Amino acid sequence: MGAYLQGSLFDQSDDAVLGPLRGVRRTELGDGAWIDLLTGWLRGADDLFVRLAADVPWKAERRRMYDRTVDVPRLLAFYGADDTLPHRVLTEARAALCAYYAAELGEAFTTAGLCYYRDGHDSVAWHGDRTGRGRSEDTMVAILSVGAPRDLLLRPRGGGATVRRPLGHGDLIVMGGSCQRTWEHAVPKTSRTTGPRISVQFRPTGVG
Ligand SMILES: O=C(O)CCC(=O)C(=O)O
Repeated sequence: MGAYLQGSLFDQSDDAVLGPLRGVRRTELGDGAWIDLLTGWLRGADDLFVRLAADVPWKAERRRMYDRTVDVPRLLAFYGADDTLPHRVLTEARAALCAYYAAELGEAFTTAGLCYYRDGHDSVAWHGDRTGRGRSEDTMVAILSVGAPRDLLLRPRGGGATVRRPLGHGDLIVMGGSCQRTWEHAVPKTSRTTGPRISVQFRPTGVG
């Protein structure tokens, strides 16, 4: 992985430590969708970033778009329910999320999808996580963000104002309720000089 993260760029702490989830703040978006946000959930996230950048078997994918095949503008990796996650703090994060949201979600977060945004040219276009049960059922997708800050945008599927949530090093956002069905989200490209970012998305089995 060529992108180099200066160790002191984001966070001075040595060990990756998750804070309590009770500081999570919920915003109702409408149509039964909501987001929970906790800035700085993970302290000492530099080591996590460096380890993930180096150790994860990142894949560059290509996708069919109308009449041509294009590069997916980010690198990807996926860990299924039975796979060992690539860093112990991700295992701890998933367990903490499972415990905190158990009653409301009614099932566990199991899988982890990882995206590596190498710079501001990398992005994800407007979409909902609607492959699988996200298409028809309320669910949750929890995202831990490390590295350079990027904006996550959300907008109602039927049209309406865009909500912008900047995600920084160690921040958590959880999209819940009908969010994957009734809203869309995106991480747009940016012309600002932007370092690399890794997003870790925890989902229940069957939500993609
Ligand atoms: O980078 C992010 O935080 C969002 C990723 C995402 O929406 C996706 O991979 O489906």
